[in-house]
Amino acid sequence: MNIEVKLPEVSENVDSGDVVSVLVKVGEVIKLEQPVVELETDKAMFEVPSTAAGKVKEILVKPGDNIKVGSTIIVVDSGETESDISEQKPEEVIAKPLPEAKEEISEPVTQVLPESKPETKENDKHDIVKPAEEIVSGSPKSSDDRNIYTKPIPASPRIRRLARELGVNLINVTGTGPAGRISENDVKEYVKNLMSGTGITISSPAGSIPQQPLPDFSKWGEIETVSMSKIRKVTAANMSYAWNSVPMVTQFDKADITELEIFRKKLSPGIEKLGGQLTVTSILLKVCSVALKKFPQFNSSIDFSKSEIILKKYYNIGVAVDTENGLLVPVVKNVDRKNLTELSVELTELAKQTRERKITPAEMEGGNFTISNLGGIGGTAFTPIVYAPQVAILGVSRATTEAKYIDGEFKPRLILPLTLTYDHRIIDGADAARYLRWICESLEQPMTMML
Ligand code: CAO
Repeated sequence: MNIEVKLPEVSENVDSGDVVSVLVKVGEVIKLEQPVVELETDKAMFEVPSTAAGKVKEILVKPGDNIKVGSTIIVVDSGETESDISEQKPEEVIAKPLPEAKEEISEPVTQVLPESKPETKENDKHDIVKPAEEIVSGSPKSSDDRNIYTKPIPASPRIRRLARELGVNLINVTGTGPAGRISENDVKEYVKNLMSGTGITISSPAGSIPQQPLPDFSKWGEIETVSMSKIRKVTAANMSYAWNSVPMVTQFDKADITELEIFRKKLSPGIEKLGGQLTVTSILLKVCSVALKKFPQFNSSIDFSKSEIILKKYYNIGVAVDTENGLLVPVVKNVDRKNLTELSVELTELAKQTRERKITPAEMEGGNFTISNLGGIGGTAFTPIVYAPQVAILGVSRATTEAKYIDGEFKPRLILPLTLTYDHRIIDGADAARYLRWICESLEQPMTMML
């Protein structure tokens, strides 16, 4: 008997996704709930489990296809194994967490493009019943929004359309309705505040300046056009938003990590045995968590709509991870409560999970500050962009041996270049210089942290 395995409803607000890879082959005998394709929606990627067991007879999708809920992915011949297998309703299968995924993955895991569902009264009803499942793309507004990529927000399609037309990122709007639901008035109020308060110009949904028409590049040579992945689109939108809305300045400094490197090499083997890597990044996690406590304005966000500064009393630090699919920023939670060994093991695991795209949205949420270490690749310095609504980001470049004049002679020292980009609305240059200097001194003399 032939059973069509279809894309089940993955969320009330997701009606399609892009096939990243097909995980089964024609002729392969598969089990019930075995992943058949990897599907990518706005940010997250997840595996779609089979609703039937048996031999794969036909595969109807290929990587790159955009498939809609209800469309057939594969046809399975349940054949002789029919007695051993059962067919489940798609919604029963999707309701269970995938084998390696946490709960969030089995739930609607992604941002939803505003146009993902037609505007109907029914949709408005869902918005009230399950506001947390309404997600739009854009940058978050406060510490609790945490992730620069996703933010569940309660807003009806009509309000989203209004926001789009006005170029407002709904994530920045405070909802005054039940469960924080955003009304038309909330959006208008937000726009009014923006126009009068900060002088920010609203120009496009991503907060970026509308693109000018492009020339026909093929006039000058061969070209190839490829679609932007959803991660790329979201990253672009959020970077544009931060670039256009945050007045940023970058402070440069250098830390002498000669002694630290001796310590790192000495302790590395022990940590490796526990599955972690003691690296500059894991050490910086620890140092930055202490620095954030000492300089609370670096652990804050601004809420212009209320003229407030939100000082966070928890210390979650995002770490930029370079993956095949683009930049992702998992967050190490409660860094201040973990020791260096725990942080090294956690970071190693988190980076691995991120690269394998097994990271859940929850693991990318909640960052108050970010570390971006490009030193493993190279470079002498760079100016990272603040991940709004965070207010600062640390850029780490490659440590190199430099001659340093100490006690009347030049000595070879390992020098780590550091850059700190900060939101100048809330952080003054002198504070930034002090903060970065404090980080450098803590790397040079870790005892400083105990003072
Ligand atoms: N200077 C010199 N060497 C460095 C270094 C630095 N700043 N940072 C890392 N290294 C070395 C490590 O010590 C390690 O060497 P050993 O194998 O000899 O110990 C090697 O480079 C590889 O380190 P790593 O990159 O695997 O580990 P990490 O913990 O330092 O970094 C991570 C983890 C996830 C931050 C990193 O792998 C990564 O993805 N970096 C890219 C971040 C990025 O894309 N940023 C740009 C975002 S836009 O702002």
